[in-house]
Amino acid sequence: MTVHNIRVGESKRGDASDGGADAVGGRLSRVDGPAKITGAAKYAVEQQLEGLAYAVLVESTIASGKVRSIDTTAAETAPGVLKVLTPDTIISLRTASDWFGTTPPDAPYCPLARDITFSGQHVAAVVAETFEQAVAAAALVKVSYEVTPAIVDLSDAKAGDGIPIDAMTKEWGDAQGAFASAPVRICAAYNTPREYQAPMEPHGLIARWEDDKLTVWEPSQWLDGMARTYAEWFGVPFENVRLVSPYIGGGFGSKALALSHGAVAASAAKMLSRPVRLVMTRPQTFTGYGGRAATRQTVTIGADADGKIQSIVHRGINETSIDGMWVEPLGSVTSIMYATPNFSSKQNVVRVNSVVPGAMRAPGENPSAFGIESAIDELAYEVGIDPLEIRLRNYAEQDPHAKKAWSTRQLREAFAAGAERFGWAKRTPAPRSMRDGNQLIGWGVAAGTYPVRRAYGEAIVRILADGSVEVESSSIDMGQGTYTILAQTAAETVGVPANNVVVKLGDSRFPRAGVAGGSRLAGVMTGAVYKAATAALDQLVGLAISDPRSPFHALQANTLVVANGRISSPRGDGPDLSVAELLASVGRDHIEATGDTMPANSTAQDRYKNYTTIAMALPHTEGDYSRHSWCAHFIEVRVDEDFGTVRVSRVVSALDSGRLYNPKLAESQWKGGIIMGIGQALLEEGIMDRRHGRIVNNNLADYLVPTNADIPDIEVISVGIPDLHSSVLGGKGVGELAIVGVAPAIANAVFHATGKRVRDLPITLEKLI
Ligand code: MCN
Ligand code: MOS
Repeated sequence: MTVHNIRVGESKRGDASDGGADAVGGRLSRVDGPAKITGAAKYAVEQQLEGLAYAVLVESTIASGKVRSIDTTAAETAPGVLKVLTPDTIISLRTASDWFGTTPPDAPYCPLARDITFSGQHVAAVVAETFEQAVAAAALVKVSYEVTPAIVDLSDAKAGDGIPIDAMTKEWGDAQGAFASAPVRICAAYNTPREYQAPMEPHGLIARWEDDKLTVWEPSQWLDGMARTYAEWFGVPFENVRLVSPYIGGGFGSKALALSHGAVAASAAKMLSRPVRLVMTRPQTFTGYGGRAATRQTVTIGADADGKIQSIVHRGINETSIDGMWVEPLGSVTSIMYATPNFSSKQNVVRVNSVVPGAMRAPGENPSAFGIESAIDELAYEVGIDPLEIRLRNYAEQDPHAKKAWSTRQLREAFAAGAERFGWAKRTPAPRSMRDGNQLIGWGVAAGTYPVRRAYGEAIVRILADGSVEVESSSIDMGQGTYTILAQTAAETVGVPANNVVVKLGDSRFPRAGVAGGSRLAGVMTGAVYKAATAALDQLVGLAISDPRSPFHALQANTLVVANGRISSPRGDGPDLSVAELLASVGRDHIEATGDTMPANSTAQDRYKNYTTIAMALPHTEGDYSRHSWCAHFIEVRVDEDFGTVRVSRVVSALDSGRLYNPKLAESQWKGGIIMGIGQALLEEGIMDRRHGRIVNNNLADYLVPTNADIPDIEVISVGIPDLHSSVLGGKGVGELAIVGVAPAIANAVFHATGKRVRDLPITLEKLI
């Protein structure tokens, strides 16, 4: 039997504007919004479980040394205490593999430390009947230490030059030689401090064991990856671990991995045979997961007198921890943004006594752009060319590093659209040449980019007896809009209104999904849901045609249309039924299809690897193309001449994320990224107490993130076109793109306003003196 069904989705592939709010490309409001606004959305640690016990962590107060002894006597006898866990009393776990799935050493793992490598490391935990009792008893645990000198940060004399990371080296031509002979040369050092993700919802979890089966309610950007880690720690089969995370109060990179506090809580639950809840305090979140690593970069550019780049030499370092490895790829934007015949980028990492730094919105690209996008601005002033013009003059027509064509690169269009809307042509070039009373006005521009990270995805789509559609996936929504865009994808593909689609996410019992990181989830999951929904629609139409009980059977039709929840002949000459009526007529209570984007010959092992590690991610330069999203930010600052305070007064950004699945949500994501970039530029910095190697502003009163009053009107313009090399439906990444380039655009604007080049973030008033 051949079934030629009409795929409602097909006609709209590549079109981001028509089809109403329900279709892909429509401005549907967040479908999870009402649950969040009314409080119906239940976050991980809000589960009410019978017999719940509460764990509280005890953390190291020194940054380097050893735990000499832990006196738990007072804590153990305190009211309500069930257990005090120390390295000596906690059950033994096994070391788990890393996120690449590398086979772990056959060695024990203890989430409570004896050897202290950073301040805030978990050394003990107290479990009690109530949270208050656990807090009180934790304060009674007495830890004595043997202190050794700590390497406080990158500027510590003991830090040294660090370890070369050869995999980061990118070189072509003769960069040093070409620099030496270039008529114009600039060389500068750019620094970014430790920054923190600071999601509203702190890290925490509830762990419950039933025999050798573990359920974990925990905010998670990657249920299947975290389930794998828990399974490996406790030596139980992967299937025995269930992660539940339907709602997440933000992650920004910090919730993708199972962390040591999770191991503590799950161990306690096992030891007590009771469910255990452990929630970090806000200060603990600053060391429970690493923030963005502090970085140092030098960028040298050799150019012709007309601003044409001949050479870029780039050296970078980032901090990592004493016993962990984090590489923040600092050459990522440097190596692709501008055309240059000669290039060299190298990177070292330096070990300091800190928690291992981690992923924070656009890791690598973000600090990388601060270096190169500041440096090219310096070059513009050096040669007396407009900062926008110099970027166009050095426009990379292909990927300069991979030497491949761009899949799509609407950056020229972004510069043009942004400049037009911002009114860039009215800018007077000289620093300090624009003012409004005692406010110096500066206009800055910078570009940004983020690679299109791709992986395979899978989903189930069900058409239920009442004609509604259900989508299931173990992927997640931490606020970026996954529920909504998957409802749109299923609605459009099957042919039902979006409010007849229920999307279920955040449970590892659903079809597996890879990490919601690297701005890949939307592309991966819209592709998987499109495939599953297409398969479900095929089945529906197939049944309508082939089942003798179907009213369409007599019609001998070979094409049917499903639209707006109704099924009919395209010629309009036959029955016109609701999907529910059709299912009833053929005696089915539902239709179900699984769809995935895995290659056809994939083994079960491949699938497990794809969903629980990042080892199967497809390189963004795979095949003939180099795939990235792009943006251009135009920013106005106003600097008070007397006080040196900087305020961002206007932002116009034009962005190329390919086709948008939902412009309303993409715009919201872009604005969120820009706001985070304003925080990075002007406010955010982890401040170290150098005596104790401890972050002192580890709370939201002292670690400043932008408030409404800090944020002006932000205008975002989409200049993307569908990119089918990047994803099934033509979209590129959105979530991480827009933060990239904001800080250099602000620094460039501050230079234009004041004549003062600030190369150390954040741009605080004392740096403008
Ligand atoms: N989108 C779209 N069109 C596209 C691509 C995406 O309309 N072509 C929209 C969709 O609403 C989609 C969202 O943008 O849900 C993000 O898609 P994508 O760029 O693929 O990113 P992910 O879904 O993988 O989300 C992760 C990304 C990352 S890596 C960080 S860090 C980040 C971010 O999303 N953390 C966030 N955005 C965040 N937003 C919120 N509210 N909270 C976080 O913690
Ligand atoms: Mo985003 S930092 O890749 O979770």
